[in-house]
Parts: sequence; C-alpha cells; structure tokens
Amino acid sequence: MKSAFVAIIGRPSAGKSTLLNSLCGEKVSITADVPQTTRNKIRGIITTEEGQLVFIDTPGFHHSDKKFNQYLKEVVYSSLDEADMILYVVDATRPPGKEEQEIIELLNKQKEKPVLLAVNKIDQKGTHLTEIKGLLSVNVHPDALMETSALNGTGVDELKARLYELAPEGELMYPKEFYTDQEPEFRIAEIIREKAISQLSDEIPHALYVEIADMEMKNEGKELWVRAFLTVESESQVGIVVGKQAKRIKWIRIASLKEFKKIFPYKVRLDLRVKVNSKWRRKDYLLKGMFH
Ligand SMILES: Nc1nc2c(ncn2[C@@H]2O[C@H](COP(=O)(O)OP(=O)(O)O)[C@@H](O)[C@H]2O)c(=O)[nH]1
Ligand SMILES: [Mg+2]
Repeated sequence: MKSAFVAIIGRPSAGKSTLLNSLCGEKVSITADVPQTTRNKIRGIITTEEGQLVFIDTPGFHHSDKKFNQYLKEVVYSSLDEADMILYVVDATRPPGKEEQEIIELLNKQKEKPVLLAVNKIDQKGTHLTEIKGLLSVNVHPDALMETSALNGTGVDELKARLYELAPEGELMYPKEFYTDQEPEFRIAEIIREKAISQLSDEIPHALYVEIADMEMKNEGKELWVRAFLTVESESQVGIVVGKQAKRIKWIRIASLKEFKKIFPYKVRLDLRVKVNSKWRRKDYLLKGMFH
C-alpha cells in the first residue's frame, strides 16, 4: 500500500489550492484571485485502493522581509521537511520569475525527495510553456512533468496516477473516509474569510482575519451555533466590510451559510460581526496561534 505526505509549493496564485481541491474532489482549501490567501498548512487527503496521499497546501512562496511574509515562508519550509514528495505548481501564464529561482534553490536542497512539476492553467491562451519547461527540466530534474488545469480538471487524473506511482510504501495515516484533518472551527473561519475576500479589494483582503468567538452544538447535534468576528485593522475598513445598509456583511454571511450547507451534516447558525484589531499582522502571539 502507498502512503505519502505531499507538499504543494509554488508562487502565490499559481493555483495550488485550486489543484488541491481538484485532486481531493472536495473544497478543502479556500481560493481567491488575490495572492496570499492561504496562510496555514492545509491538509487534504485522498484514499484509494492503492493507498493514501496527504497533501499539504502551503502559502505562496513570496520574497519579502516583512514579519508576516517571514511567517508564511516558515510554513513552507516546515511543510517541505514533513513531506515525502513535492508537488511544485507553476503558473503557465506568467514568465518564470524571481520566486521560481528561489524555489529551484530550495528544491535542490531536498534532492532525495521525488518532485512532480505541474505546469498549471493550460486552459489559458498565451502561456509560457516552452520557457517554463526548459528552465525547470534543466534546473529541477522533476520525476514527472505534467500539464494541468486545476480549474477544468485537465491532467488532474494523470497527475494523481503519477503521484501514486512515485509514492513510497506505507500504512494509512488517516481513516479512509477523511478528506481533510481540519477542525470545523477552522473551516468555518476560512470559508467566511474566502467570501469576504471575494467582495473586497486593495489592502483589505490581507488585513482580514476571522475569529470564532463562540461555538456550541445544540438540538442534539443538529445545529451548530457560531459567533464570529471579521476582524480588520482600522475603523474605516469596518465601514467598507459592513457596506451600505449592511449589504456586504449580509452577503458574506449568506454566502458562507450556503457553503456550510454543502460540507457539514448539521445546520450552522451564524452571528457575524465586524471589529477592529489594529496591527494584528505584527503581533507574535496572534500569528503563532494562526500558523499551527
Ligand atoms: N484559468 C485558470 N485559473 C486557475 C487555475 N487554477 C487556479 N486558477 C485561478 O487562479 C487564482 C489563484 O488560485 P489559488 O488556488 O488560490 O492559488 P494559490 O495561491 O496558488 O493557492 C484563482 O482565481 C483560481 O481560480 C487553472 O488551471 N486555470
Ligand atoms: Mg492557496
């Protein structure tokens, strides 16, 4: 039986989280068209007769010296340490950049682990396939080089097959019905954040975090009552998140509830409010709590 931890790495917005969801067939990791959406290690699990693959989605590898970005990088490093294999996702629509060089260096330090390269977004026109393949086959020597579209599923089954081929032998690490190891509290916070990000722009998506203040199961396990705060960094951002006549916050709440309906076997009741916690991105204790 095959069994492996697979770290998914690549620069921001390459499609790592979308690919993870596509591989797992479930929404495990939230996605967005703004970079730096994934902040934690997200595990998605697939189990077949051949065995089990546990994917670790990571924040995009982005070069910056800011404290927040340093934390994100540490999440990437520790995922690589934990992994048996590496799935490197490259955005075919962008010419290879500085981040690609850094990732190449990182991979060259992990030479004993199989590396699969997924050149993603091949559904798009005007890709840089030749350039990317040339650069990475010479510098990374991947054990497999696949072309994928995480969005429409092209190449995803082939990628899964190659992953199983290259995976080491081992026992199941999670029960076979698990497709993620995330607690409901975390998934609820992430979905609220995804819906909020989809309605906001500029600095605000990065200024947001969701705090679950209270969670209680009622009615013999049929209803989960949740009190959550969408936390922003300034008073002016509160107004923007709430929206005119509270329309935006209402939209975020309803969209989140729709998503909960798909993934939880119980009804979720959500009380959602907005509050300010300035400079949370510079507070160590908050970051440490978030990056478990
Ligand atoms: N056209 C196209 N868009 C994609 C594909 N994969 C991801 N995206 C989009 O790229 C953006 C970033 O995706 P995400 O998975 O959040 O990237 P991550 O930062 O690497 O996790 C989102 O808007 C996705 O819908 C793909 O194969 N084709
Ligand atoms: Mg992501």
